[in-house]
Amino acid sequence: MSPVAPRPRPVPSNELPTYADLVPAPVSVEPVGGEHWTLTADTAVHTHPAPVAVAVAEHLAAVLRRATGHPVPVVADDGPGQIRLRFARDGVPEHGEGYRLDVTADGVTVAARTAAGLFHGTQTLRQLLPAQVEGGAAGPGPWTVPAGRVVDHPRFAYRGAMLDVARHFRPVADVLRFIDLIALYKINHLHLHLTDDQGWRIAIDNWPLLGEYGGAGEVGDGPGGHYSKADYRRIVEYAATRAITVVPEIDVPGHTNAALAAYAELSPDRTSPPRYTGTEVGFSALAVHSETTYDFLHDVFTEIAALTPGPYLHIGGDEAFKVPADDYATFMAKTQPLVVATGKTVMGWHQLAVTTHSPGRVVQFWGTSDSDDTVTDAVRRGARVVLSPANRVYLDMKYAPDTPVGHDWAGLLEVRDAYDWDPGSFLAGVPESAVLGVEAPLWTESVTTMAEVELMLFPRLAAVAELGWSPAGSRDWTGFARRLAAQAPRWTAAGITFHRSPQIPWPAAGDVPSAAQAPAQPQAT
Ligand code: NGO
Repeated sequence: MSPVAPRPRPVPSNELPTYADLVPAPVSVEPVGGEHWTLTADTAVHTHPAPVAVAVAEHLAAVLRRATGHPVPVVADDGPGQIRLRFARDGVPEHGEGYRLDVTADGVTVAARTAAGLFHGTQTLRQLLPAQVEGGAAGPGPWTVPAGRVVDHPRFAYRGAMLDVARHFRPVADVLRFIDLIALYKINHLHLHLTDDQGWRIAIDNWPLLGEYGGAGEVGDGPGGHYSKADYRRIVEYAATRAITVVPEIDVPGHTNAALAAYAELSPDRTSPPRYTGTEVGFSALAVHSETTYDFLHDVFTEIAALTPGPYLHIGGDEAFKVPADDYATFMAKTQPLVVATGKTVMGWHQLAVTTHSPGRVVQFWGTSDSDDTVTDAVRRGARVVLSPANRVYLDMKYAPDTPVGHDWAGLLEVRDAYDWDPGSFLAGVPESAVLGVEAPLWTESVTTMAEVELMLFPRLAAVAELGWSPAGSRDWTGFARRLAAQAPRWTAAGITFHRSPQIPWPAAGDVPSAAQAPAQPQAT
């Protein structure tokens, strides 16, 4: 018989947040007893005048205005003030995403070398304000922050979340909310799975039917949809102000029914299949021996690259069951240079590992084993790895048999499964130095609403975010479970749907802030 874990004890939530509650756990924390600072009607955010710093200040001020009802002006003067965002090197981690946060009785200073560092510091500050700071309407406060110091930087450069907008399309407003939610936990990459059998979700000028026809459907009988270029730019810009890089995925040569439905010439038999609204995988393929296919890929990659400031272009490459191994190798040998020619770095699911190397490419592992010879070999040839083991971080897996949506092909994934593993030593033969980071993908075959998206994300996303950010030596399930519990009042204030995992000592329902405040909506910044 396996030992029965003692039921966790609920933590009270009606106290001030503490430095011991932060998620992800920072590298170093020094609480300084006694000397709290309290935000008042006079508080302003003083920031370095560089536009990237002002953008971080505006974002923080918007959160504070919404929650406090105070004016919280942004002053671009680089001078002293109650809240101060400054660029500095002294006492600040060398890592570009690092920051130092000092809270004294006089106010709060966030110091960093880059805007991303400033942004992450402000996210830490949010977690040190009362949970109601996440609410959608002004509350009474008091808006007190405990005194202390955090010096912090991430363990891995890549901390990602993926949203599959192909199986079920999500309007721009939902993607912006998704960005706001992942930014809370210092996730810095948003991977958008933009194309699949069920839908093509991005406008391509040279191939207009991709979006117009290939995007007009989804799993089930919903209408689908696609992003205009302006929509996509809006997502990219919104993400950038939250220190998040968008990674667009155009999945080829399989998972392409929507493209084939739009353009017969892309299909091996030059015939368009009907649009597809089911959930099978592996049945579609581009015509790998046709030059038209590579003209098409050239156009698509060129247009996507022009819209995407981030370094990566993800080309999928998974489950191309209709493409023989030789053809797959030929296809990838021709396709990867098309990406490189746009100035982007190739990223792909780990089926890509067996193909020709391209400079700096990133292989995303989604298997369920702890070793994979093809990935080890790709690393030997210079690839870096993003870890998304399906039995650890696939957010479409159910938590328990009664989870209302999701799959279980990689197992049931409770919070502890998502947390209790080490990305630095997970894959045999892949040293930590070859691990670019971690990513939690949310596939949406069965996920149809934003509430369901949030249910699958929370709380497991916070677990993955901590694995990506916090030092390896700080991983401690019991401590994490307690800190996660302390996040729940924030999620409630923000109107986030989350899974009340029996593994977590959640605060009693009465301790959670009630909705005197409306849930927060995406900010119009
Ligand atoms: C697999 C498959 C996807 C599915 C997903 C469902 C990858 C990389 N390809 O992951 O098409 O949606 O599983 O869990």
